[in-house]
Amino acid sequence: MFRNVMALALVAGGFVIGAAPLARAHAFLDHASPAVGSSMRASPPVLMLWFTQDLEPAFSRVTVTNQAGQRVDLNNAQTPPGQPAELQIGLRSLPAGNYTVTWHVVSVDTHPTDGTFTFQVGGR
Ligand SMILES: [Cu+2]
Repeated sequence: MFRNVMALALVAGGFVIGAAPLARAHAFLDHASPAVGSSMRASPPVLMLWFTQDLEPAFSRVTVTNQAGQRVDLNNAQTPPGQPAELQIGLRSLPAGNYTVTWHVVSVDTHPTDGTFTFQVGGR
């Protein structure tokens, strides 16, 4: 009896895992400002990320680091009021260089996604 219940749970779990991606999309990065891979002449004051699905703000975060791996963001990531699919964070004044954006978000369907991209400030 116990084994049958376990087998049923496994089957049900497998079905849920297999069916979820078909039923709902996750929150993927739609676009960003500064844009992914872009080069900015001046230091942007804010990084903005737009996702393909609304986010759970309490579980969504983003950091921006310089080439030395130091954080250059203001640690004030937020989902703006009325913009539940957007995540933004303030930036320090950035000298010329390459910067890495690392985001981890949880969408309202509870699925976590993450990713990284770079942008450049100034000429080389
Ligand atoms: Cu999802």
